[in-house]
Amino acid sequence: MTVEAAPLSHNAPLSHNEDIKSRSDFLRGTLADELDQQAFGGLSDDDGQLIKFHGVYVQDDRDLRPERAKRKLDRAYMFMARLRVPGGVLTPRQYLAMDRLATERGNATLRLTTRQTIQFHGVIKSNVRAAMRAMDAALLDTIAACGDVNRNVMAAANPYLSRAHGEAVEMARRLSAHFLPRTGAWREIFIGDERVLGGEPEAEPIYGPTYLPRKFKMTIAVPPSNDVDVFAHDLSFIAIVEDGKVTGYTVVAGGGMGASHGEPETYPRVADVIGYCDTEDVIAVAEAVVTVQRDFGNRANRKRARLKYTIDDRGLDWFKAAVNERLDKPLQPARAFRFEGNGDALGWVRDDEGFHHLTLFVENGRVADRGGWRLKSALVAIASLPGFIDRGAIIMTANQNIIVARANDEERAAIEAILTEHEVGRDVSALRQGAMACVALPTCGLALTESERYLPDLITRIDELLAAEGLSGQRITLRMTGCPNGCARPYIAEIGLVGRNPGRYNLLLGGAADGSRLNTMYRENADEAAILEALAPLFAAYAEQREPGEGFGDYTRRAGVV
Ligand code: SRM
Ligand code: SF4
Repeated sequence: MTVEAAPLSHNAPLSHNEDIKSRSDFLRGTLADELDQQAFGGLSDDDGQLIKFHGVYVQDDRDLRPERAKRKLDRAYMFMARLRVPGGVLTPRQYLAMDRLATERGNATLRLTTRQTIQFHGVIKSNVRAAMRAMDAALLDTIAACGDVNRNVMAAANPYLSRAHGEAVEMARRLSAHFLPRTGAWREIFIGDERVLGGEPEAEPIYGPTYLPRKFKMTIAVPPSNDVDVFAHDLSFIAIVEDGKVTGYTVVAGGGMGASHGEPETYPRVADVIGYCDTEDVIAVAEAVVTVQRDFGNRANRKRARLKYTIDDRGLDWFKAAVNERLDKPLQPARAFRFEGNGDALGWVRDDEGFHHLTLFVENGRVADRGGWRLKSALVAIASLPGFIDRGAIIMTANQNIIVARANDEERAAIEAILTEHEVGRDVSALRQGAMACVALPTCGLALTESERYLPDLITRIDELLAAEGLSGQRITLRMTGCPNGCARPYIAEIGLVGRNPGRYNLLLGGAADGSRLNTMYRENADEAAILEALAPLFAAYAEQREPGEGFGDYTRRAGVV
């Protein structure tokens, strides 16, 4: 097949963001000056778009909006900073530095995200540079954590579990480094480095001066766990393991969750399998996919600018041919893989070297101290344990949980005592363990309703329904978002709740327990009573009619519920 070079229907004018990027002098804009100006707590609109490329968002406290509007005050502006941590692995010392940063410069919480990193909320403008310097001192940064570039690269959690897991995280680091923007803007704006003038003109060899049409996300999975949700991302690599070693990867592309209510031309999509590549070809394959999207993605309409739409607009065969045309070694036929689930296995495991690893449940990823429950302090005490501080690791998972990795026997006992002392690690229902909620209110500017602050209560009520049917131990993936953008990947959950209006959600059912299938609308714009009323009879029928081992999502499909 010859790959047609002409753009499709998007000869329309370029979107404003394209103009911002091309005028930005490789992502500098006027950010350095604007950050110096303390009279206004936010940023101009254009710099507000640019700062995302540096992993930072301008937000405001939406709880305070009505009162401040009444008093004719500006919004209560503050910034959110998102760390770049390929594979989610931090040393204990890095974790401790990030904990301090959250306390000293943020809102005293760390928010573990659905993409294996940490967000700091509530950073006021005068603290933004200090926060970045604290990260830099810990050999961390926020470069490309947001913006129209390749974002944080995810990998199967815990590189210490097996050789294959280690290789997956190593590959995530290589991909992250390869696709990092080359501009020196981040260091100049936030750290104060001088711009190097003279010599070769600055360039972005992979991206070009206007970067990508839209965000781009990569993940690497090690079956049988699909913890990174390969089908929800632009490009994913599924490890094919032989004799304990990764020989290569089955490649999937074109996943994405974002949609807008009432705009059918936007939709969630699960990724397609496009082939297989050997380990040494992963970077070349990724570069071919990224540059096809760079050259053919829609730069006129940002709502249609993700890779999933490029593929649907031109066809999967066209896409595969376009990728292969850029490769010395074309993609080989895909190799088989089998996933068993997309959640985390909570609790302790022991590796072949005799070290212990604890996957700890963190409700909706919020690390905080609240009343007797003091997870934030507990993690500080754990990361500071002598011995562990130099050998261990603190790892974020794609399910908003945290792994305390590489503890010896004594440290394991100490960790358990710390958790008990801080009232962490109490019994958590199976439903709660497999649930995720996006941040939503009060910080997310796009939220239509609550998510993180509401889901815990709703789960208590849904758990009562499950208990009534003897289903308390049943694992069901439940994911909630405060709007249709899909940040907690709700469209591949067995039960998805997508915010529609204040206190109301679309209820979607029928996703697969391994995250490989989209769910389907079951109730629109439902309030809590309507959600519970819809679920109760389904749980009763499921308890009675399910086949051995059948998940709730599979049951709702088989029974024709959706
Ligand atoms: Fe997201 C925008 C939070 C994972 C799809 N997302 C946002 C913003 C930045 C709102 C904004 O643009 O102003 C949210 C900030 C809220 C806050 O106050 O912190 C936000 N997204 C999050 C996080 C923190 C959710 C969480 O609770 O963990 C996740 C951070 C991930 C990270 O570390 O990088 C997060 N966002 C996702 C995912 C899940 C994933 O990638 O696995 C998705 C769906 C997958 C995808 O990309 O298709 C996702 N976020 C979006 C979208 C819709 C994109 C689209 O293609 O339409 C937006 C809106 C946008 O980009 O215009 C968005
Ligand atoms: Fe905000 Fe919507 Fe993402 Fe939730 S899904 S964090 S409400 S953009």
